[in-house]
Order: sequence, then C-alpha cells, then structure tokens
Amino acid sequence: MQRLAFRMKLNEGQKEAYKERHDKLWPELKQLLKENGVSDYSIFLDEETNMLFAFQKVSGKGGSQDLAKNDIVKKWWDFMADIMEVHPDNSPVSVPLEELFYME
Ligand code: RM4
Repeated sequence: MQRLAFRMKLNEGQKEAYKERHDKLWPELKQLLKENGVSDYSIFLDEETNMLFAFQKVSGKGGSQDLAKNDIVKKWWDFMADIMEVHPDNSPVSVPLEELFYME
C-alpha cells in the first residue's frame, strides 16, 4: 500500500459548492476508485490560498488522478471544472506532493 498526496486549486468562494458536490460523490465514481485500489481518500482546503490537499492510499499502479481515460472520471472532471483550476481538457491541475514524514 502506497500513500499519495497532491494539491489542486479551488476557485475563490467555491468551498461550499465543492463540499456539497463531494458529499454527494457519485456512487459509480466511488466504486471505480475503490476498484482501482484507492482508499482512505481525503481532501483538505487551505482557505487562505484556496489550495486543496488530497491524500489517499493506493494499492494499485496509480491513484485517482491516473484514471483520466475513464469516462466516469472524465464526466466528474467536466462536472467539477467550473469551480476549480483545470487544464483545457477539464482535468484538474494536480501537483504531486513529496512525503517528508509519516508516523504509523
Ligand atoms: C476532486 C478531483 C479528483 C477526484 C475527487 C473525487 O475534486 O476531481 O480528481 O478524484 O474530486
């Protein structure tokens, strides 16, 4: 099991919308993530900078951001594109973070 973290950026004033949409995460997306070995997935917000910090455990080859070819992920990214920083294809700008400390 590997621990992954990455940052994304939320548009100004979109905290409530972001949380509301994730509180209603599509069951098919949740199932896809689990089927691809993603678990313990959380996303935190730094309200000062609007940076989102995602953490997840992965048991497969990659994490949530490596599922770009999947139609469910593409539809979710299209759905989220209006409230966060994205590339031209609506995939979220995701910057991998280096783990410097871990305590069991
Ligand atoms: C995030 C982003 C990620 C996705 C999670 C569920 O806002 O779209 O790619 O894995 O939602």
